[in-house]
Amino acid sequence: MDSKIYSISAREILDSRGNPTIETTVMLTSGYRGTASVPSGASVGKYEAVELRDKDENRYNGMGVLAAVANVNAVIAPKLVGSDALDQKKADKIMIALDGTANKSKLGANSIVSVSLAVAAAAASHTKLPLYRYLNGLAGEAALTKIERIPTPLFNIINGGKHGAGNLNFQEFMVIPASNKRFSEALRIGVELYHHLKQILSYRNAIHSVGDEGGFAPNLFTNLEALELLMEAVKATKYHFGTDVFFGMDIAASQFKTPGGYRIKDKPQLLSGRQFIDYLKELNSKYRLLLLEDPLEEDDWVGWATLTREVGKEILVVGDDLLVTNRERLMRAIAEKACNAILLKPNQIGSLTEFLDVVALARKNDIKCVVSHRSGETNDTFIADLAVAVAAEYVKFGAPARGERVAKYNRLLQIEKELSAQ
Ligand code: 2PG
Ligand code: MG
Repeated sequence: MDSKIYSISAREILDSRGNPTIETTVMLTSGYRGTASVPSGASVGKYEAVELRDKDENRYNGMGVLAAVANVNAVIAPKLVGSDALDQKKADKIMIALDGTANKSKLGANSIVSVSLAVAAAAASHTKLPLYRYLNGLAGEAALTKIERIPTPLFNIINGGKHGAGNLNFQEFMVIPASNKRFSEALRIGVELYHHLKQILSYRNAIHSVGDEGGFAPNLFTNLEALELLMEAVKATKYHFGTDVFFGMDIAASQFKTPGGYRIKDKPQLLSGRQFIDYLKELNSKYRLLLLEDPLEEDDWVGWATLTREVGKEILVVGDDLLVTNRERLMRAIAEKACNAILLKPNQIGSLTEFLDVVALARKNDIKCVVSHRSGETNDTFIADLAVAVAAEYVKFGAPARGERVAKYNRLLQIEKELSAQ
């Protein structure tokens, strides 16, 4: 069996914020190999699997990942070498058992997921299939059987919260091309809006340097103002709001919720959950939001269910910090009707098998799927293939600018070409 794993080696590399992360290469007896690296979040959900950092203040301000690298090279590799790379479930099961904790805190989700993805990448090369096809085969019931379309991109063109310059509370202001557009057309719409927005920000003297995900991080007074600017940008193009393009936001509410309530620049007083929901509904009545991610903090199950009951028919209510790509949390959300869509990030749960398992559960329950990057990224494009493989309705890869973001969009362009040639 030449699809056996011959060697596994990990190393420390840098992500787009200049922080260390893990990159792992899996080589097979056949000579085929796969490499994968791990992104990293800034607004991390409380219930995510653990990202192991060295916490040695003498190196990279404590952000080094040498312990996680050593876990791959000295703990995981000896146990996986010799096993079949085509058996993804078995490889992941071995690593999960080796770790033995519920949140991968022993070996680190970053160590495990780097190996998990690299095993799949190596297996895909071995089978000579494009990665998205190989992953589609692995996904089984997680995927709609046939790959028919490229997911609709969510372009985060204004970066606030933990990704911005600190003056917007909401984390992401997104423009969303209509789902009936071809991906290449959707990408062009995103790019044209991005460039018009830059001009508008220049006129206004609102500094237009960019945030962590390539979107602008302007000096604005309120979160509402960011939506107004998006609308100005749409008006400057030939596209029509409400038919060609829509808006969405990742509120990332857990990041600014205080024990007393939600404090945002738009309102002088602290808002209760109910008042905050009402404000989001007011924004929706002005801007017909297509998507609201993490509109409330990650433990407010009752608030989420209320919001979903009130707006879930018209808005995609997406759980990111709420669900952290975790099966148990998704089951609870389904039972309590807390949301109608899920953000999916492999490093939140820590293995490909568990990721696909969560997608399958979402599919069975008509929960819409958004496959997402992290704010700290590498140029790895695995996530683009994965999104196509599971037939996600949407992908969230940031602004259509900056190398680590456009790498993913460019990969989707390649896949679109390949699919249309068939
Ligand atoms: C989010 C993500 C990605 P981070 O909140 O959705 O945009 O941010 O990677 O910082 O958690
Ligand atoms: Mg989010």
